[in-house]
Amino acid sequence: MLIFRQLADPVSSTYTYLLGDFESGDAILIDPVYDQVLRDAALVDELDLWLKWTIDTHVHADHVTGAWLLKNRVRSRIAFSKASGADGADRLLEQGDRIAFGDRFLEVRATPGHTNGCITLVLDDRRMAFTGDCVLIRGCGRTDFQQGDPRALFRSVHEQVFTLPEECILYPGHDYRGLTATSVAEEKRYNPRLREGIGEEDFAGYMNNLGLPHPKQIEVAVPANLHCGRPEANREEPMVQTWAPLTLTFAGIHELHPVYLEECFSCVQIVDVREAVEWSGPLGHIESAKFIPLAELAKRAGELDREKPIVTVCRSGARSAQAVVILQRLGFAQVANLAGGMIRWRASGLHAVGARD
Ligand SMILES: N[C@@H](CCC(=O)N[C@@H](CS)C(=O)NCC(=O)O)C(=O)O
Ligand SMILES: [Fe+2]
Repeated sequence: MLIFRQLADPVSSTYTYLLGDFESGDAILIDPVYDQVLRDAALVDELDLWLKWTIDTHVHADHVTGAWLLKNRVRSRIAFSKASGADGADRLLEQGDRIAFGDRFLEVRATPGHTNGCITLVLDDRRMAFTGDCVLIRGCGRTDFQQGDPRALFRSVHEQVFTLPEECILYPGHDYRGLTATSVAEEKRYNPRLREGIGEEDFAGYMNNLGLPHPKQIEVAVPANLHCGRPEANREEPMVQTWAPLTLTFAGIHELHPVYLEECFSCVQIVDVREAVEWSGPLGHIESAKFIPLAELAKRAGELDREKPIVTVCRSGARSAQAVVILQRLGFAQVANLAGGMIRWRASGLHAVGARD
């Protein structure tokens, strides 16, 4: 069974695609975004997948790729097209190459034009293709920088994309209106630049007069992407809290496992957000915890030390996740939820004051 997710980066309107093989757990991310790496890694983890490869469809001009950061964090390997000129990849891709994940694979098609190193990735059964910025929904990638060439793009579309089955679903690298997918048949009929009947000359004329401003991030993105997204020495990792071995859920909450909390008792403030009856109930409470019911948290936040990391606790980990959200809204930067709450704390055999078994 194929696992498939389309993920959006709202800042750059970029789509990232997760493809996984359910049986083996092998997965691929196409076009990960640097600032979304923790989100994407959380999803891979929650779906019980193992990230084997990241593949960039091209050297992006509008965002930094997450390829290098993912390699660092989860040991995925980096694939980039040979023609892109990027250095630091584990595999350089060329026309006809296959990248396997479990029993499935993606076929590489060279589709230069937006940049000279653009590729389109076609799923083994040809039901899906990931066109990067070659074919966009009722549009296509611009051709006015990074060795862009409208005539090359025209040929790429007609020879490599429009030759796929009519029903093949095309997933673009961006959409600026929030549209998600299209098909070969639709684009052949309705793409205002590329539909049947439009010739290479017409297309070049159209593309040479787009008059778009350069992407805002181009000066940062292109040099970083030519090194597969390896940051300058002083560039910070996104949303990383380093005070404990935290994990981030796909829901966006930082969590701490009970065993790690026990190890860093002295350096954190523990806030128990349950009701009074629960605080003195059979699950007991953690010895050094401060008791502030969730409904009072916002108005009593002044009782907490802003310099010291906070771990929130409740019965199951649900209300304390909301406590994390509330504290972050109030400007607390170092906050995490105790995963599984007092139930998991007790199930892990850890001490609780007043607990009755
Ligand atoms: N406003 C965006 C522009 C992004 C842009 O130029 N995107 C390129 C792809 S990297 C493109 O081909 N856009 C086609 C279009 O806008 O029609 C930004 O600053 O990032
Ligand atoms: Fe692009």
